[in-house]
Amino acid sequence: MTGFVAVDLGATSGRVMLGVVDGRRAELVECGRFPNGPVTDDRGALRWDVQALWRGIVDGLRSAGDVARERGVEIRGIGVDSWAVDYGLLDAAGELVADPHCYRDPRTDGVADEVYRQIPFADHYAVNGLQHLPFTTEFQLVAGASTGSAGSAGGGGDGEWGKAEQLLLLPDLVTYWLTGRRVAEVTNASTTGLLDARSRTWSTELLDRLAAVRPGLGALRDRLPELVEPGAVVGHLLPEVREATGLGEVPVLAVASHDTASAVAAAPLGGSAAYVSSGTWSLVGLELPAPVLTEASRAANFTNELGLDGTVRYLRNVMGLWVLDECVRAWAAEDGAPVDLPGLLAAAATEPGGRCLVDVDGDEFLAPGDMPRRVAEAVARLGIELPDRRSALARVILDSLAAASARAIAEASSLAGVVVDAVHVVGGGSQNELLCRLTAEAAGLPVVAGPVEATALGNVLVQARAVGVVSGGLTALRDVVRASVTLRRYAAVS
Ligand code: ADP
Ligand code: LRH
Repeated sequence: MTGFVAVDLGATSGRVMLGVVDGRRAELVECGRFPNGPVTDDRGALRWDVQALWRGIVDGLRSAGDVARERGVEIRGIGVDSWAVDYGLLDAAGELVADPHCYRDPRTDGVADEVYRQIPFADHYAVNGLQHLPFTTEFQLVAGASTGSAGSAGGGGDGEWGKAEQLLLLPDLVTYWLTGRRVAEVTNASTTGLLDARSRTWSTELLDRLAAVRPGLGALRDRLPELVEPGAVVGHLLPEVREATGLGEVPVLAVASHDTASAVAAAPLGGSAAYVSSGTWSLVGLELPAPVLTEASRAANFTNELGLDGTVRYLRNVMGLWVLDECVRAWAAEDGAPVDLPGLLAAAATEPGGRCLVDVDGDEFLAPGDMPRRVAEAVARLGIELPDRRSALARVILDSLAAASARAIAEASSLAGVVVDAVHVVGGGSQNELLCRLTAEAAGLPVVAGPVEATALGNVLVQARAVGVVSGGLTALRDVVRASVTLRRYAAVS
C-alpha cells in the first residue's frame, strides 16, 4: 500500500493526515491535530506561533510513520499546505527573523488605500486579478517596511524587513524546515498580490512599482524564491528531521499549497457547480480555465487565485465561520467551559430564520475579540430587537453567511457567464447542517456537502498523481474523491 502525508495548517487547527491511496480510492487517517490561532505578542501584535505548529508537525509525522508501519504502508511523499498570504522572513543565516504576523493584525489598516494612490486598484487587478483584501501580502510588506520607526534598512516599520534575506509563505517555510530548500509554490504565491495571474510568474511591473511606494521594497524581487508548480519534488527530509520523526529519506512534494486550492481540487465538482470552501473563511466561487479581469469583475471584488492544473479559482472571500467561532470562543471564556457547538447549532435551527441579515463581510468583523457584542451592535443598527439568546445571535450569523454565499454564487455566475447547477460545500463547515440547508435555500440550488477534510485530500491526491499512483486530470482526481467519501445532499427548497 502507498501512503502520502498531508500537513494541513488551518487557522483554527493544524493536522497531519496519512492518505492511503490505491489508485481508485483514498483513505485519510488522522495522525495529529493541534490547535492554532493568532497569538498576541508582548508588543500587542498578532502573530502565529510557528514553533508550536512545527512541534505539532513533527509529532504528527512521527505518528504517521508509526501508523504506516503498523499498516504496511510505504510513505512516498509529504506535502504542506496552509492558509494564504502570511509569510516568514529569513535572515542571512536562514533563521526566522520573527514569528510571522497574522493577517488579522491591524498594522495594514489604511495601507491599501495608500498603495492604491500610487498604484491604482485597477492597475493591480489588470495584472494580479485579486479582489481587494486589506491584508494581501503586498500590503503587509508595505506595512512592515513603513517609515516612522527605527530599525529597518527599508526605512523603518517593524524593523523586520531590513533583516530579511528571503520571504517564504507559510507552507514554503515548513517545506524549507523539512528539506532545506526554498521555493514558492504558485497557487499560494498567487495570493501575494505580486504574481501575474495570466503568466503565473512574479510580476516585474508590480514589483517595480511597489519599490517606488517603499524604497526598502526594492529588494523584494531578490527576496522572492523560485516558483514551482504543484507536483514538483522540492527535496527530501533533512537528516535531523528524519531523526526527530523516525521517517526515512521521504520526498517532500509541492502540492496546491494554498489550502483553498487543495480544497477546490478535492471538491467533487461536476457540471457547472459552484463551491464554498467553508472553514474560518467561506471561499465562494467557480473553477475557471482563465482569469476574468473585467472592470465589472473588479468592481464586484472577485478574485482570480490560481488553482491546480492551470485553473483559476474565481471567488470571493466571505467572512466565514470565523464570526461564529469567535462568538463561541467569547462565550466559552464567559462560562469558563467549552460551548457545545452541535447543541448551539441545533438550538439555532429552531430559531425563526430571516430576522435580519448583517453584512458579515464588514471589516469590523476581521479582528479577534468581543465578537458577540460587535454582531449584536450590527443587528441593533438595523433596528431589530433580537431575543437575548446565544442561539438567536448564532442564527443571524448563519442566515447572513448563507445569504452572502448565495450572493457571491449569483454574481460569479453572471460575471463569468456560467449557469450554476449545484453548490459543493467542503471543509469543516460542511458538517454544519443548518448552514448547508440555509445555503441551499438562499441560493435556490442543491447543496452537496463534503468532504470535510477536502484540503488534506487534495494535498494527498496531488502527491499521489505526481508519483504515478493516480493518473489523469482534475476529473480523475475528483472521481477518486467521490469513491472515497460519503456526500450529503440538501435540496434547493425546504
Ligand atoms: P480552518 O481550516 O480554517 O481552520 P476547518 O475547515 O477546519 O477550518 O473548519 C473549521 C470549522 O468547522 C469551524 O469553524 C467550525 O465552525 C466548523 N465545525 C467543526 N466541527 C463541526 C461540527 N461538528 N459541526 C458543525 N461545524 C463544525
Ligand atoms: C483560508 C484562506 C483563504 C485566504 C485566507 C487568508 O484558510 O487561505 O483562502 O484568503 O485564508
